[in-house]
Amino acid sequence: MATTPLQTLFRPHKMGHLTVPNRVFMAPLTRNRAHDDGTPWSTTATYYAQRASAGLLISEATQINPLGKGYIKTPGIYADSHVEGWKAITDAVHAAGGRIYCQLWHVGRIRHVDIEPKGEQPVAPSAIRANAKTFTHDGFADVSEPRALSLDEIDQIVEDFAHATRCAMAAGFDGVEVHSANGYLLDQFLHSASNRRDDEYGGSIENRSRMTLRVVDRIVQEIGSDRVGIRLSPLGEANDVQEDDPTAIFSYLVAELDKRELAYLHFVESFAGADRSNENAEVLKSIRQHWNGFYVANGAYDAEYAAKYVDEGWCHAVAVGRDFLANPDLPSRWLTGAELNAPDQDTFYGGGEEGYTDYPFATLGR
Ligand code: 8OZ
Repeated sequence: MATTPLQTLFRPHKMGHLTVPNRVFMAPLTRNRAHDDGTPWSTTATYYAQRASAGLLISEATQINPLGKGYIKTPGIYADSHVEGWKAITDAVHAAGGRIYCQLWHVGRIRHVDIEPKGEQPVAPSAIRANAKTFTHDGFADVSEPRALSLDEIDQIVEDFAHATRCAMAAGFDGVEVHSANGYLLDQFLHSASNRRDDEYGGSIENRSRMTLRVVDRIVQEIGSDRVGIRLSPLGEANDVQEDDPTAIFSYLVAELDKRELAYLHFVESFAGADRSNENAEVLKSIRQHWNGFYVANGAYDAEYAAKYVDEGWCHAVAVGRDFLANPDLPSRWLTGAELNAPDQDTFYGGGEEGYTDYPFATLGR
């Protein structure tokens, strides 16, 4: 019998040091349920283990150091209590047959001074405040004015990424994903709107790409390239980092990343759904062609689009956010055509088990 496009999603594939059993990945999703010190909540083990049938789970964005935190109740991966907390989670995922990467995050200027460590100004490539908001203990608020990082501080952040990587490995993660997307620190270096530096980190495309590549190289030095993925948002304008010519910088960056032979490249392809009948599709195509390895696409893919684009060779896997959040058994629902639970926006960020671990599995055979 010929394979249907949908069955293509369930063909195993080598990805770095792993073989993933299917191409339906869980996208990184901020859920704001960690303790204030960054230790993940114990129930988070249940949440991820419920979703262990993903080809790969990518953890929610996890800060690499104290100033890397920009929102309330996001988890960290730099202190002993973080490692212990995450160890219980990765153990639960592995016991359920899954695989999980840790998404390493520094928010840069997307931070408010009321977030722990309280009173500390955000750090950024340049002292340019973002037109963006974050969640604080008092609700949604404009981000604070940042200060520009010194060269020594940049070196320290690179080392903090390396330290967080060691912590992630000690916590039992299968690898790490570098968060260089969505207007956070590494993405702030990439864009001239947020990077006005006149040293080797600003100006030319090579200079603006330097921080992301340094972080990647330092992490690879720590754990090897086959446990390292990276997320970019070449078309993204989230958190005030619009770009006039994304093709130029992202083509260079992706070609450089390609030389590193990382486990995967992950793009936030668009925020508007998987319909690519627009000019952005051409931009994305011209950037994506510089990558020869495993490619993970994210952006409102449903079963039909995922099957089509994996089958056609555009991507090796899709990372799914909302539908995975609401459907712990999403891969099998896609395979069987079962109806999907609808995601509840009100419980995305913060709260308890409601909208977290209580989405039902599909009942089969009825
Ligand atoms: C939603 C809310 C807070 C953070 C991202 C880490 O966009 C995030 C994020 C998303 O990458």
